Amino acid sequence: MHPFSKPQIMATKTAETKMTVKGSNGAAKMNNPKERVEKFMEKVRAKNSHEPEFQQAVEEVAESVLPFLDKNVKYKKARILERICEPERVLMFRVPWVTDKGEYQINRGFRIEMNSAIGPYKGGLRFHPSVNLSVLKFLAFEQVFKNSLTTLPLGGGKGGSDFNPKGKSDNEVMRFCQSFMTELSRHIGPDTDVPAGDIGVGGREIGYLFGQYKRLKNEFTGVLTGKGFEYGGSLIRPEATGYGAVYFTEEMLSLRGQSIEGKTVVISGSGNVAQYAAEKVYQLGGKVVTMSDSGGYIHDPNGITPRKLDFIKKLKNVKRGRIKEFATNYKFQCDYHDGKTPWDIPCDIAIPCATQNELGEEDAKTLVNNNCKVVSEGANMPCTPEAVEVFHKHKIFFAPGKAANAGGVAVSGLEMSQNSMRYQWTREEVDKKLRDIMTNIHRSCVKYGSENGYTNYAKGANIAGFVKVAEAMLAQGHV
Ligand code: NDP
Ligand code: 2IT
Repeated sequence: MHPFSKPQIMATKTAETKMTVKGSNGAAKMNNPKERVEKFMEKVRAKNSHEPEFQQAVEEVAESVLPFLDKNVKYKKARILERICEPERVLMFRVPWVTDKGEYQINRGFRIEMNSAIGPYKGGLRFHPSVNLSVLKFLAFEQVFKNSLTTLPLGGGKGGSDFNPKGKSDNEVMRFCQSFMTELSRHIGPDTDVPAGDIGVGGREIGYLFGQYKRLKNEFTGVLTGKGFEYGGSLIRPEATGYGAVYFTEEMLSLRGQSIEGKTVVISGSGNVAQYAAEKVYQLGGKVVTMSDSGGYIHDPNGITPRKLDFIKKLKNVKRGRIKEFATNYKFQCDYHDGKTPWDIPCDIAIPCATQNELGEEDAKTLVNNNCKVVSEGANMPCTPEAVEVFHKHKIFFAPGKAANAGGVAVSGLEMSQNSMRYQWTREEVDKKLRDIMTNIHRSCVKYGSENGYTNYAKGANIAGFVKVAEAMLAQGHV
C-alpha cells in the first residue's frame, strides 16, 4: 500500500463529516452531494438487492438529479425520483417451447412496465442468456429518461427472455416467439405497451411476434415497432439507432467547429446498432477501423468500406456467423483479436455498440492516452461509472446512451404515428425528423449540463429527461 493512502482517506472522511450540519429542527441535514447519493442508494440497494445493473443505472441518475431537486423542491416533496425508481408493474412468466428434435424447453419471459406518465410503455425486447430482472430493470429505467428526451409521447418499458437465439433454427425461434407472445399479448397493446427489438431481437423475431399477436387478437395494430416495411414498419427504423448515435456525435463536434470527416473511429459490436453507426461514419467521411462480437474484434487499418460492411451485414444478419470470419475473408488487410475488446486501437472517436459495461476504467485511460476526444454510447450503459469518471476528468465529450442512442426509439415513436395515421413517410422525411430529434436532444443536454465551458452530457440528459416526466407525474397526482 502507498504510504500516503491512509491519511488521505481519513482526510476525505473528515471533510465529509464536517459537511453534515444540523437543520433548524435539529435533524441532521446533508450538504455533501456524495453523502446524499449514498443515503438515497442505501434504500435503493435494500429494496433491489441482487440487482447490480439496476443499482448502477439509478446511482448514475441520482448523482445528477438529487442536487437539482434542492433547487426544485416541488419534485422532492412529491418524491418523484423515488417513484420513478419503482416500476409501475413487473411481469414475469414461463415460456415453454419445443426444439426441432422434440425436446421440451422452458425459458423465463419478462416485461418491465416502468413508467407511463408521458405515454404508453415503450422499449425493446432482449433475447440473450444473460437476461435477468436486474438487466431489464436497468434498461427500463434508462428508457424512461431516453424516451422523455426524444420529445415524443413515450413512456418507458423493457422486456425479454433468457432465451438464446444463437444456434437455433428459424422454426425454433418462431415457436419460441409464438409462446412468448401468447403470454405477453395479455399485457400489451398499441395504446398500452409497445415493444420493439434489442439484442437478439431483430426483424425476424419482430415478424414472428407480430404474427402471433395478430392471430390471437384478430387485430392489425401498431403493437410492435421495428416491423418490416411491408406490414407497417417505418423506413429508417433499422438504421435509426446507429445513424442517430453518429448524428449526435456530429452535434458534439460541430459545437467545437469540427466534423467527423477524416476522423478515425473505433466501434464495438457488429449487430444492428454497430452496422448502421459504421455506415453513417463512412458516409460522413470518417474511417471505421474496428468492429467486434462476443468472440473478439477485427482491426482493419484501411477502414471498413461499404463493400466490407455488406459482407458484415450478410455474415451477421443472414448467415448468423462470427466476426472472425471477416478477418479470414480479408486476411491481408485485417487482424482478428480473440477474446478482446477494441479500446486499445488509437482513434479520435469511440462508439461502443455491443452491451453494458463493455468499456472499463483501464480502457477509458487507454483511449484518453491515445488522444480519443469523443465517446458516444450506441449501446445502453456500455461504459462503467469508473470509465465515465475518467472521461469527465479529462474533459472528453462523453454522450450517454440515453441521449446518443435515442434515435432508435425515436423512430419507433414515428412508426407508431405512421401506424395511427395508416400512412408511411418517405426515407427522406423520416431521416430529417430523426436528425432534428437528435439535434434537439443535444440542445437539451447542453442546456442542463454545461458549466464553465464544458458540457457534462450525462448530467444534462438526466435532468432534461427527468423534468418532463416529473412535470407529468406532478400533474397526474400521487399514482
Ligand atoms: P444485436 O443483437 O443486433 O447486436 C449485438 C452485438 O453486441 C453483437 O455484435 C453481439 O455479439 C454483441 N454482444 C451482445 N452481448 C454481448 C456480450 N455480453 N459481450 C460481448 N458482446 C456482446 O443488438 P443491437 O445492435 O440491437 O444492440 C446493441 C446495443 O445497443 C445494446 O446495448 C442495446 O440495448 C442497444 N440499443 C439498441 C437499440 C436498437 O434499436 N436495436 C436502440 C438503442 C440501444 P454476438 O453476435 O457475439 O452476440
Ligand atoms: O434501447 C432501446 O432504446 C431500444 N432497444 C429500442 C426501443 C424501441 O422501442 O424502439
